[in-house]
Amino acid sequence: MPLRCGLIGRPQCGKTTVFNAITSAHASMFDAAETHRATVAIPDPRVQELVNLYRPAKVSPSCLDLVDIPGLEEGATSEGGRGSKLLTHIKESDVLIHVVRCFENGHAAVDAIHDVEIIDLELMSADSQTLERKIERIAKRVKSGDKDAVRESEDCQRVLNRLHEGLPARRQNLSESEKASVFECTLMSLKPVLYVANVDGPESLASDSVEALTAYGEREGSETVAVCGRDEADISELPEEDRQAFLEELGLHEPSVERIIHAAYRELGLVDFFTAGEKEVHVWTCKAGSTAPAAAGKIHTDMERGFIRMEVIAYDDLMEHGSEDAVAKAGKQRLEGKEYLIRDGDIVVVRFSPSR
Ligand SMILES: Nc1nc2c(ncn2[C@@H]2O[C@H](COP(=O)(O)OP(=O)(O)OP(=O)(O)O)[C@@H](O)[C@H]2O)c(=O)[nH]1
Ligand SMILES: [Mg+2]
Repeated sequence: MPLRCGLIGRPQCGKTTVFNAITSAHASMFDAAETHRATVAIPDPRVQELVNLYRPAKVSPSCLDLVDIPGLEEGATSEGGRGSKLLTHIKESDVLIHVVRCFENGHAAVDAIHDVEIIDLELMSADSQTLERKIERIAKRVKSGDKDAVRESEDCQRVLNRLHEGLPARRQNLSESEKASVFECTLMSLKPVLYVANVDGPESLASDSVEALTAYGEREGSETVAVCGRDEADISELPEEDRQAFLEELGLHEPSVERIIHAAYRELGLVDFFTAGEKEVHVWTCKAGSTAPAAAGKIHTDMERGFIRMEVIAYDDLMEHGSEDAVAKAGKQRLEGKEYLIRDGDIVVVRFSPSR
């Protein structure tokens, strides 16, 4: 399942522009009501190195599913607003990429924090309704003295009260019990957020607005990535071989797609590992700190269930020695058991007993 990212933000903040910059798509910016969706391969220079080494028949990179979610504005999520489709897109996202206008547009002054707060208010207002509905739904069980229901209801009420105080769920430092009680509500203000400060040009990459947004994000543990949306969308339309030179001219070394994806990986605590051979080089994504069986389960559930051990080579060791055999001779190939915690860049072979 690809990593699902939803682009949100106020009207005209540059969501579709950033979508185009990331996906090299040419989505029209004129139909503001339209949802754009694209799946892009996550760029990783290590994959090319592995391809050079193994010459596989097939390459399967990790993918990112990006949705440009339009129409999030004051009142959008209220009853009668054109909310529900919008909310579904947000609820389905693993991480929200919140685009914030930091460029002058001749109509309204730049006010990054104010813009963020307006979107948060919308998310919180929809979340409040969801929590109220849940509290109502379990009220009968609470009345009858059902202990689980009482605890759940109290947890939900506490989260709701803090929403009313203006605190998005992701800033509430929820207890384990509260997390469990609100789990089925898929609260939108609990989703991990990555802020994208959309600036006019390279000279504004460290502007006051970007700094204010970065500080705001840090308070909740969210990263901020500054991008020159319009310039980068233009560059993404150029032939691949010309892009780097134009990026460097902007003072950027990595295109925004890479900066945004790396930040999303950090935000979600994800790592990539590989299976590699003549047939296929395949990138797999899992949570950092996953055990070897859990990681193997990403490849196939049978591999998790019947896990015996994992042969592991670190990517850097493979590059240093040049082949699996040479790594083994150098004593760097490892046999790991069930307790092993997968590391970014591991190249693995899973030994397992297939289920009958
Ligand atoms: N100067 C400048 N203009 C930008 C930048 N990014 C986007 N714009 C302009 O801002 C306007 C809105 O951009 P869009 O990408 O359509 O914004 P949006 O958030 O998708 O807008 P809606 O879908 O209507 O909510 C367009 O005229 C863009 O050309 C930027 O980095 N600098
Ligand atoms: Mg748009």
